[in-house]
Amino acid sequence: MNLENLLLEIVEGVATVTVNRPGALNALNLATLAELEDLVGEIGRNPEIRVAIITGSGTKAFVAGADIATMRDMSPMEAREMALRAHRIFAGIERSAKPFIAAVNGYALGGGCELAMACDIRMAAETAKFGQPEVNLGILPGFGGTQRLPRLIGKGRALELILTGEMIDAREALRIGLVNRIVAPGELLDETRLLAGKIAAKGLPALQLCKQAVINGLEMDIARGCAYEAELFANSFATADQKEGMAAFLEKRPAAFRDC
Ligand code: DAK
Repeated sequence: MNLENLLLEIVEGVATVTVNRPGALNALNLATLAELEDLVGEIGRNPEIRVAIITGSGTKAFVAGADIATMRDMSPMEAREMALRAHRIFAGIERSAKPFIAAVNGYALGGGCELAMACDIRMAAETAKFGQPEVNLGILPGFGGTQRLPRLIGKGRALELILTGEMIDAREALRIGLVNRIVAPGELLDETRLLAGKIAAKGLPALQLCKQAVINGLEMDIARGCAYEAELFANSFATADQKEGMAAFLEKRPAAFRDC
């Protein structure tokens, strides 16, 4: 795969994807979105990868939004194209069998905040800043922000952020549930890889079923969600990993999952 705007490193089952346009604070232009779309697909297919981390290059920005220079002269049709591509990518992250963790190392604004929200878990450096400043540009969040933000932090808080366009710091993001954890900037990648490693040690079928139950269940009412969970629970008993996991517990030894 030819990557010019993203860096990819795979170590012990953990893929680290770095958005690498530091001159534009890692803003997402069309080429970067196209590479991200391909890479999300590849992460899903590659058996060497169990967990993915998304971060930004440098210390200043995770992703400072969609690239404003790219967007300025877009027609409504081109804007729709771009939105649909971004929705495909972000839905691909959510529906991927592999867990995705955002390591937010600086500004996560607009499309950057939306990219972090599409990930399953968000880790933030103490210096990270979050916001949906689109209203300042005369537009609205277009990469799923109006949908994912209220689901994550509630309607009132989401509307406050979206309607004011103001940024919040990592501490506030933690307080309102936008991020899972805050760490010192120099420790962000190590801490995120530690977390990724814990997850990567589990069996892939169980990881996929857990993720599917939560992501898809959130779109259902509680009764349908529980019925859906029961189906997935039943499916987990068709895996060799379930036999191995339970045998290992009873034999007081670590499980050796085979991802099947
Ligand atoms: N796009 C393009 N370039 C950007 C950028 C961005 N989003 N953010 C920063 N840069 C560039 C700056 O232009 C500058 O470039 P040079 O002048 O050096 O060539 C360089 O990065 C450094 O930025 P600053 O000089 O501004 O750095 P400061 O420390 O002074 O300020 C900042 C940092 C993050 C506060 C500031 O750069 C800033 O406010 N950036 C814009 C943040 C923003 O508004 N982001 C949201 C973008 S809106 C759509 C779907 C979705 C979206 C749009 C359309 N469709 C479906 C079509 C989503 C929109 C967004 O994400």
